[in-house]
Amino acid sequence: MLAVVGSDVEGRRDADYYLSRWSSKNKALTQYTTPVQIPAPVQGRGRVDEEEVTSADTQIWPPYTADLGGVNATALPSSQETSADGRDARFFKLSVSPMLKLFSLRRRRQQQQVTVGSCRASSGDNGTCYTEADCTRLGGAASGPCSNGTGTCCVFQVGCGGTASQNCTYFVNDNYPKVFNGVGSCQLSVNKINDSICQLRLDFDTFDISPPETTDHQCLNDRFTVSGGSPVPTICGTNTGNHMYVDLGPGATTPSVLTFVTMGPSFDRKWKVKVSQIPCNTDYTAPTSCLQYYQGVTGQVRSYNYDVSTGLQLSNQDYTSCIRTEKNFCGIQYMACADTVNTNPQSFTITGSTSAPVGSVVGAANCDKDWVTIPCISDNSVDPTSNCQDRLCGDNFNVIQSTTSGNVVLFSYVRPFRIVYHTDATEGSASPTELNNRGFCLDFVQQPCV
Ligand SMILES: [Ca+2]
Ligand SMILES: [Ca+2]
Ligand SMILES: [Ca+2]
Repeated sequence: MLAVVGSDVEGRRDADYYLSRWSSKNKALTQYTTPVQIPAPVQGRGRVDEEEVTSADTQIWPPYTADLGGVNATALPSSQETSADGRDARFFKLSVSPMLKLFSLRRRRQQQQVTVGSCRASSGDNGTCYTEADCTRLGGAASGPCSNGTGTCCVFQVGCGGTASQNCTYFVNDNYPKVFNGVGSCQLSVNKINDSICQLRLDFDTFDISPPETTDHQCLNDRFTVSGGSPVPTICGTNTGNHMYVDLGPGATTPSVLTFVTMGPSFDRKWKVKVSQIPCNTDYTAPTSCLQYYQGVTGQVRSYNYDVSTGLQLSNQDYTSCIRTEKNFCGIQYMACADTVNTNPQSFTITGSTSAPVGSVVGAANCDKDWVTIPCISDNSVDPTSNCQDRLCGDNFNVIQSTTSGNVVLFSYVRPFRIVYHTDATEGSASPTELNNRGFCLDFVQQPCV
């Protein structure tokens, strides 16, 4: 009979349980496996997974795999293991799955060998793998196992007035997950987890605050601001699914502060912002001055508060959206996102009015209020320098200025891939009055090098 001795009471109980099952099945196994040599029981040691266990009264079994009533076990003679340290040649190697694994996992958890790293919590959030004790001590909430069951996926969620000192902290409104309908200033201070952090990435998992005022689309009531890093435009409205990078610069810096100001008319506000800390000089660090940074061959870039049916183009915006040039790609194709709501698509509406559509407008002289700049963008994929423009506005996405043009597919082969977006302070009070500008939504596809 095989006995495995655990190092503690719990381990011993596990060992006794599984090994009694093992033992009770051994007789049956011998009926259909051919024992090579069953020597007299010897005192020996063996391994379960990577755990070394001490056994008594061991037997050497031929190689076999069998289902031991839920314990799928493989036992191998393991003479080669003995040569390294000169232990008894009758040592054996035992690997078992999955039930016996529970035994060794529990042992490992007791030893607290947890690989600290990011994990997916059972709630769907991103967490950090810690021991349960560390998670509690650091102020997180345990949400499912990680590190092969040795740790707990620890989720950090902080409300108004809180401080984020952990990578990946969720910043939520008062009453979250319920809405907040009140006046206030809700702040989160973010400390770098170490001096090698250069940026914050803010993922707006939920971002619903009141929209800009309806005349000039300024964020005068609710607004979201970031201080302590590179200048960030004030935004408001709905930005769920969008993101933002904040450059902090290298080394030790003062905390940056994320602020949701809520005021003005009654509104059911709700936010959940994932704050990730990005080290300097990685392949996912955004280039300096990129407020948005997209990775991948395809994707979708949207201005803040974009919504094709109700979104109002925000005023006083001035930022750059960057797309990482993926390996073996040289160009990029853009097209205005599908608009299934409006007859005349509004997924690229930068200037003009839906009551008197201006069509596509191009060039710095014509686009001097609100504009999108994409270096040398052209409708010719073969010769992208023909019909090439830098600055676009109007209410259709096209490089040919025309009131009757529609949205077309455009290309740019200037790297790095950049979209610069600028809006002035006025919309409805402008002359001529601008109406129902939504900003932009562009689908991109990188173009392979030829
Ligand atoms: Ca249009
Ligand atoms: Ca406009
Ligand atoms: Ca404007």
